[in-house]
Amino acid sequence: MSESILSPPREIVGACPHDCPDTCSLVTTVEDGRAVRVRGNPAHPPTAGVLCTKVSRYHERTHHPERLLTPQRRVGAKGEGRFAPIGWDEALDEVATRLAAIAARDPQGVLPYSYAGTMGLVQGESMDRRFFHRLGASLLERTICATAGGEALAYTLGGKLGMRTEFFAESRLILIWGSNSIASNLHFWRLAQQARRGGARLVCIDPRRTETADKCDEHVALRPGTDAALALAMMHELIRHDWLDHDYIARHTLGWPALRERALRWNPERAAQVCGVPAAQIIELARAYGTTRPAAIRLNYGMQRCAGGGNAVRAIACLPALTGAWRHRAGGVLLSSSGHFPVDRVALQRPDLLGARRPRSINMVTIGDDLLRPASPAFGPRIDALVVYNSNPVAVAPESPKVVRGFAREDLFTVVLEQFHTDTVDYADIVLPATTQLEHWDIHAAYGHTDVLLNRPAIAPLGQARSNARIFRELAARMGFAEPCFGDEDEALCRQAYGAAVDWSELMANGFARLPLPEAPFADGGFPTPSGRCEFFSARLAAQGLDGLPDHVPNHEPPAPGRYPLAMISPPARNFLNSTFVNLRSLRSIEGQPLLEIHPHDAAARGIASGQLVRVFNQRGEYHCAAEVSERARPGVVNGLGIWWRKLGPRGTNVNELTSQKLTDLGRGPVFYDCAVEVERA
Ligand SMILES: Nc1nc2c(c(=O)[nH]1)N[C@H]1C(S)=C(S)[C@@H](COP(=O)(O)OP(=O)(O)OC[C@H]3O[C@@H](n4cnc5c(=O)[nH]c(N)nc54)[C@H](O)[C@@H]3O)O[C@H]1N2
Ligand SMILES: Nc1nc2c(c(=O)[nH]1)N[C@H]1C(S)=C(S)[C@@H](COP(=O)(O)OP(=O)(O)OC[C@H]3O[C@@H](n4cnc5c(=O)[nH]c(N)nc54)[C@H](O)[C@@H]3O)O[C@H]1N2
Ligand code: SF4
Ligand SMILES: [Mo]
Repeated sequence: MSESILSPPREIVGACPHDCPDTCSLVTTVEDGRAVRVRGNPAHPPTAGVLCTKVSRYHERTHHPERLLTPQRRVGAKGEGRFAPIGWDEALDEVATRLAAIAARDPQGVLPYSYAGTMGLVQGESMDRRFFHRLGASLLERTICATAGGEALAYTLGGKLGMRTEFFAESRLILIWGSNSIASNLHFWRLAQQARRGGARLVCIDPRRTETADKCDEHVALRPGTDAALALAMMHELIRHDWLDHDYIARHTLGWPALRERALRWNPERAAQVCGVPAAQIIELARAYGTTRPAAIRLNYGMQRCAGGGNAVRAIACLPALTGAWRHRAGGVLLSSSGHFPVDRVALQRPDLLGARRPRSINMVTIGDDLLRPASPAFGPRIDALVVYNSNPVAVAPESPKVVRGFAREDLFTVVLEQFHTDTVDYADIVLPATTQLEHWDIHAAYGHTDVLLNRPAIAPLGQARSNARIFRELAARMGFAEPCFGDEDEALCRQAYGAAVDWSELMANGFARLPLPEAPFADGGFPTPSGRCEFFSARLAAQGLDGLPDHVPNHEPPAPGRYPLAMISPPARNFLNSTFVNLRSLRSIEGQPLLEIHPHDAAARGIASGQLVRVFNQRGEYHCAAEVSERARPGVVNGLGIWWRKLGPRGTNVNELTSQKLTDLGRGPVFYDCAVEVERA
């Protein structure tokens, strides 16, 4: 930054960078070049002046004594975590030389690995993509979170589109479905409370009795991976009682006769068997949904992390078209609003730099297997180099025994751009220190509201840290990439993200800008699907040889008595964000230690008491943590709250030691919550 860092206290407006639906507007107070306070922007309606506990500590994270502030080269064995500082020139020269040598054989031997450590469009998906496109590196399928649900919405509604968040406050019935709002979507919970003050009923549909379930009027504690069965049985009841909007169905939907026939096969008794909840509860839920106007569904991603996750989201996304809930601005469904944003990804990412080349794609979910795969005609070249940024795969990717073996390969060249010494950094050959959100420019979309946010740097980069975009710019220069787009500075990239679609001066003045959108997106149909209708039946799915209608798809790993009899889910802990913040002692002390919640009956059958160390295991590995005997777990399901750093857990593992690399029905996504285990006292 050009101005002096010794200026009087001032406040800078930015954006929370984390992978969270709320994308809050942040106000940072800076004194003598140091961020001393971060608070929620009271002028931004979705933020309403409030941040979650973890991000109200963001200045602590930025100025943390363990920040990575110089480039480093590995001196110990892979995984040991011993490094020596080196200069930027030396680090960048070495990375460029090694990547160029691999690219000379086949650039597909290089793989970028990144996710949403920052959701910023500049530090997350601009200069990095240009660099790898120009190189011709393998493409990464960024599937680790949301693609099952995302594709399901695209096939059903036409995109990641849905209700405007603010109007949930006017709903009379809200189904909070596969979402722990209080932990992972806090600002939505505020709207739900507002709705309740207006007389709304809140129903939580979640195998775990979360803090959100505690505070709702009703909790439907179904088995993991059975949501489609529940939704189909709800349709069954809507049909039986004729709680249908026949006019909306006739004018704005496709495939009703076929869906009707399918739903009629799912009477509540059948669904009750599958879901493990009383038939009476399903009947009552359907009655409430069929007879309350306006009724809204807040889906979240937790319910799509199992074999049939895509079908489940499809089934649920059909419900509002059956009852005509979309007619009202406070009715419908919202999983993600990200499809509303007119981001110019072509300008940011420049896929044209690939020229005629069509590199292979590697699915980030199967990185464990893929790092261990030899070259073959089907796979292409072995992965020789990995450039990791905005992600901590050694902790977050499924089936860590294989991920760790892959990262430990002596012949793999690994570069990690990071802010902290994570589990992944332990396996790096070269570590490059990255700036945090308080130190760089960025611009944001959101998936839980519809405002664009600008993030201006509050302080100068600490130590020798550099922004991701700058690091890729400098690598491009060393590789001799001469296209003018490799000269674009971070602020210029911010402007390119939306081009003329968003008013830059408004962003500079306020830090945010609202998108002009209708209040009720599908009140008169107009779904952006091929038919222009809500597609109960998808010809596009049928053409791929898949079921054109949503159905219940059983889990890959139904718990099996005698072998692995418990289903394990591993949703986020409230005070961490995925594996981010686990190293902040103040937040870690609130979470205590890695825990497995287990129902009193399941615990008693195994002689397990609260606080005891347990061994959780399956065919893939074993994980040790403390048991918490609690009715937050339903019988037959254990909850291993995530995502701890391996090195901070007992015996250096975390819950992903047990999860599998199998994929979802749609979107090739992960199945973190479709995992059978057994538990015993350690
Ligand atoms: N505090 C905090 N906030 C976060 C995150 C975090 O780590 N910590 N992570 C962020 C990220 S990356 C994401 S993707 C979102 C995730 O947040 P959500 O989309 O809300 O998803 P999860 O928290 O994974 O799961 C939500 C709930 O789904 C339940 N669930 C698990 N399996 C099933 C099922 O089969 N059916 C149903 N109906 N429910 C099920 C879980 O018990 C959990 O309570 O949150 C974001 N916000
Ligand atoms: N068992 C289990 N596993 C899961 C999940 C689960 O529910 N259960 N959830 C899954 C989900 S939904 C997701 S989204 C993934 C998330 O997995 P990841 O995307 O890996 O997310 P984080 O663990 O938060 O790691 C992000 C890293 O990016 C770094 N970072 C942040 N900003 C920047 C930056 O500007 N530059 C650079 N270079 N680095 C930066 C942070 O320091 C952090 O270490 O995990 C998945 N894994
Ligand atoms: S993590 Fe979510 S709730 Fe917390 S400050 Fe960021 S956007 Fe807001
Ligand atoms: Mo996620």
